[in-house]
Amino acid sequence: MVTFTTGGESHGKSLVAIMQGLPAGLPLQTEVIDRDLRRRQQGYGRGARMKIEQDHAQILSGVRHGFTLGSPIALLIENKDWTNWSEVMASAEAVETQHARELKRPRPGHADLAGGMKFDMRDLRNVLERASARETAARVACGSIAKQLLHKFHVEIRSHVIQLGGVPEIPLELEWDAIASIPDGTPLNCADDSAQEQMIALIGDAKTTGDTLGGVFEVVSRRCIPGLGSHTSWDRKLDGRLAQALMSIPAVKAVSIGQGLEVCSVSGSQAHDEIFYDNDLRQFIRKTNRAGGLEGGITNGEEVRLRGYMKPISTLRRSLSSVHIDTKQEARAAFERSDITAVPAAGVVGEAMVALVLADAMIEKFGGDSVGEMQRNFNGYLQQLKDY
Ligand code: EPS
Repeated sequence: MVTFTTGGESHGKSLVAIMQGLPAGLPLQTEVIDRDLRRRQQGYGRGARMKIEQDHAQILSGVRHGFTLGSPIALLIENKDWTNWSEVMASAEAVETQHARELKRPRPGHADLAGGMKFDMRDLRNVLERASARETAARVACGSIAKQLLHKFHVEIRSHVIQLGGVPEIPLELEWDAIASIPDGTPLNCADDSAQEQMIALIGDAKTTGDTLGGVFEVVSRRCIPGLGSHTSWDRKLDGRLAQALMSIPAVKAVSIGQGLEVCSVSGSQAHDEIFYDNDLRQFIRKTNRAGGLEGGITNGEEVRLRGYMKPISTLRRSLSSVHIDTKQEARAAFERSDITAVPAAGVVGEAMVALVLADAMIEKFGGDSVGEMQRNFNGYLQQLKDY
């Protein structure tokens, strides 16, 4: 199994992650990890914090001379903003209350209040700091390593923004080539220039009014071999595993697969992807992909297409009504520096989460202590598919 765990608070000293279960002998390029980290930091509508951070993953263990050792990979990403928060976030010494930047007025939509009640904490900063989406930088670093394993088996993953603030009315539907050719640094990682311009204008309006915006991103994985995941038990179904991974991204409130939302309101004859056989390729093919590459919780060889639906960020300059947790008096929710929207960034995090689940499913199917062993198992299965 590929597993990973992260640690770190938004304004703490650093983020860390430990990733386990990768085979030995995988070449790893740290520049590729840093490129994904940079992509996650981009996007029109991000706040001032992204001007402070320049995320870089230091690999502390599990890699030697550019190759994985099969042992746990430990990573560290520094928070450059820490120097401005070292007293507020000190782990050892207690600080004077007036220096702790206590938070008492929970933001509707944020983890503040639910987390404070659950952990019996009266300074909601203790919740905010870990609930912050800053943590997703560590996920992206792990996901980038997972992508490098998948790349060995020809799998490619890209995300793009298909709707923001309700624009366009129907989320964009685009072929792989259009998605893959979006240049790095495109303001909202959107392939449609005119939709993107409208989205940018909406973000400008939200900035003026002190509001925030949500949207929809799509993550597309191509060249996934048929047969990842399993129909045999609820927790092995790959659709469920992918949905859980995407739902865990901060502010994501819904996930759909392929035309998952649309097919519920049409008849069966319009919902399913009819099966054909290509004699030259010796493989089954589809002319449509409404199933988003998954049937029965198993990949079917078509592109795996998933959408994440992100609510507007819950830190609003134009604060919403809330209650002071000590006085129980009505109060405006706390505001601190934040983003207006982060849908493009959530898409990059989505790529990472999908890569981690797919890498896990690949290891589950092809196992192996080394990449070479995994490759032999993979090649044997390719032959099995040809002979099927
Ligand atoms: C976040 C608030 C902002 C974002 C942050 C997530 O941070 P700050 O409070 O320091 O301005 O920039 O996102 C990141 C730091 C990041 O790396 O994505 C929040 O409250 O969730």
